Amino acid sequence: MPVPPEPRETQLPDCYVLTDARMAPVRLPHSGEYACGGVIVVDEQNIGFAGDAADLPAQYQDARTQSLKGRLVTPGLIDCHTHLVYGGSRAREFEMRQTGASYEEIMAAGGGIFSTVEATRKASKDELLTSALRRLDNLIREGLTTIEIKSGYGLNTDTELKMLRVARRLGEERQVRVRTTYLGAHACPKDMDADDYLTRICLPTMEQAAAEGLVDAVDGFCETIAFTPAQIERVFAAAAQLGLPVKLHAEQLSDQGGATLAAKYKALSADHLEYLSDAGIAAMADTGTVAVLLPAAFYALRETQLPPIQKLRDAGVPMALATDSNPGTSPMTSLLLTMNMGATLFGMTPRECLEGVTAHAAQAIGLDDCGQIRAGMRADLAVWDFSDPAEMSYRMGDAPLHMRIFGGERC
Ligand code: DI6
Ligand code: FE
Repeated sequence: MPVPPEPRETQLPDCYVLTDARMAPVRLPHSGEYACGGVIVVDEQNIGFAGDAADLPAQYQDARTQSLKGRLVTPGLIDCHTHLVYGGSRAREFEMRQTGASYEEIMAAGGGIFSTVEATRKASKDELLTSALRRLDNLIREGLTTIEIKSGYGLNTDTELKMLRVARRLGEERQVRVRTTYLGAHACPKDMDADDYLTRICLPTMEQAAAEGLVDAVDGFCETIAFTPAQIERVFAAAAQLGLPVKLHAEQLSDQGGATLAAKYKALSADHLEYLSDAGIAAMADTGTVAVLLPAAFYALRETQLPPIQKLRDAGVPMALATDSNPGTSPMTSLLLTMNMGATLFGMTPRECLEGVTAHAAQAIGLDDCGQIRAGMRADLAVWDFSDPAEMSYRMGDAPLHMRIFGGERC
């Protein structure tokens, strides 16, 4: 049932109690437990208590309260797979695809990822920042509090580092947490041998980026149009040497055994997974690797091969959902619409969709202090003019965010 909007209060004290909250049940990773209740204590940056009003700890009895009047409260949303920083646009190529050219054909002709590489190399840091901020603001308007951002449109040292610096800067420009992922193994520059590219550019750049503290994880694109499993293994081995966790674009267009390889390196996540095999599912279940599903890329490519949702469910593989925001296959900046697509296109339940952009998304980027509403977590919250969590996946183009709380601060 919709809850009518009302004027917002801007200042809240350091410690306050949100009462009459309809807390979304979000399953905690690795357990069957559901966190829900009616009262949330925000104690500086963290959640001090979440549960029934009757159980409110004595120390918070006198804290200031604010009634949410039965509104739904969810963890702040987490977009765990994006390519948010890039130059240019691929609207022209979209037009070409509408008249028959395939994504792979456009890339083979030097377009696709390569046209974005060219535009990103040319763009200044400020230009990249401005265009990424516009996309980020769209996500923030829908309750986003954490975002993962990949490099991968530089394919040379300067531009890869430039992208990562811009990504970090986004976290200073807005009240949002940014996790950066080095994706030097996104595509092989034209006229270069892939192994040579890895040896001379991709791996040394990774080391430099890590030394500068610009990288939280390492990713690759394992595909016929990108890198072979053997080449990805070189990237993963180098990441392991640097103590960086890995993730992988796997089984997006064909089955390369990428998910199994990712699991071998205890990857945080394997992403896309339309062509995932039974062996890949078993390997992911074994290591607790999160399946990050990207329905907007599926939609934009008019893919017909569905990721094996029921098998992932049966195997107990945690499923996350993300926008994959990128200029080629997913010009998407809405996590709510992504949830709708997860439900409508992939058959996920509204609860799975919500877990997919909260608890499981946090797990997919290696964070254990957000994505859930319970004591000790960061107070990253989204309050909605809804009371039923299913509304989030059900509606299209309707994002009635009442307020966003980031590290305890209302913003
Ligand atoms: N898979 C994707 O969907 C994006 N990258 C990747 O490895 C697409 C990147 C692009 O087309 O620019
Ligand atoms: Fe991607």
